[in-house]
Amino acid sequence: MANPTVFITGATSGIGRATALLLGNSGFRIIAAGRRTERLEELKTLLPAGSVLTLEFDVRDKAAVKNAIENLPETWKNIDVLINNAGNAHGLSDFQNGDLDDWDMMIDINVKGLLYVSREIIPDMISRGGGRIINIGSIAGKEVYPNGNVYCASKFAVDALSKAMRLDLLKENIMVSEINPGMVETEFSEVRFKGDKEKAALTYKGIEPLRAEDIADVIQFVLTRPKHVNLADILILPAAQASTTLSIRK
Ligand code: NDP
Ligand code: 8X3
Repeated sequence: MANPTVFITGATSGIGRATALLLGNSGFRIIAAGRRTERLEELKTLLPAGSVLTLEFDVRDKAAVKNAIENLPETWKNIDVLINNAGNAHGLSDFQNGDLDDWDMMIDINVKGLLYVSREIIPDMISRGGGRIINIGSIAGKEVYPNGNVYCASKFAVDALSKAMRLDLLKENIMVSEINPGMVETEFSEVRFKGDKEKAALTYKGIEPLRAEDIADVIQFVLTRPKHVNLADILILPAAQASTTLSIRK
């Protein structure tokens, strides 16, 4: 593939932004999606002219997803790689006190949003002979941690959907990879704690977390292997993290 076109959701911050910058500055053509227009505009100034197209939509909005993708300019319609990255945790509460709006948000964004975007892009990929999908899962999609309940469930869903896509899309020549980070210092905890920056910072206090650029590096590595190689399921942790948690009742 010469100058493949990569569609990245959640490109306004953290892992998605770092990936857009790395790939966009390495010869990939980037379709960068998110809700925050000013961030998308800023991204354009940081990438080579003509190498980026920005799209503003909420992944929860089925009609907006469809409209944005259906109306891509002719020169941007051929998507070679989809990176399903948009997502967040909302709240960190024990199950019995969980906030229903937080639960809706995590399921609507992390699971249904990924489905809407994928369902819109995949048929066209198939009609052009194949492509690649990278889903950003999480260690939270492999292990559940206390108070992580619905966020973990949403990421377990991403794990299941990645496996399901790999099976169903094999015959369509679409290679599916899942990248599962541990703790990465991004806006993730600020969103989880509803803008409380001090509380967010405590999440990473005393350890050196991963940086968004570390995950972008792995994504670039996955995309630049020889054609016969699929790095199907990768767990990437900070050196200081072994699992999500240890919890014992005494
Ligand atoms: P950030 O909060 O920094 O970035 C989240 C991105 O998702 C933003 O670009 C945001 O854009 C976008 N997004 C959120 N909600 C929506 C929505 N409704 N519609 C469209 N876009 C949306 O977090 P990260 O970079 O850390 O998170 C990226 C992915 O990595 C997520 O799927 C997360 O679950 C996963 N992950 C993160 C880890 C971490 O420790 N940080 C660890 C493991 C996985 P905007 O607000 O502009 O719409
Ligand atoms: C984010 C990782 O363990 O902080 O998906 O929830 S964790």
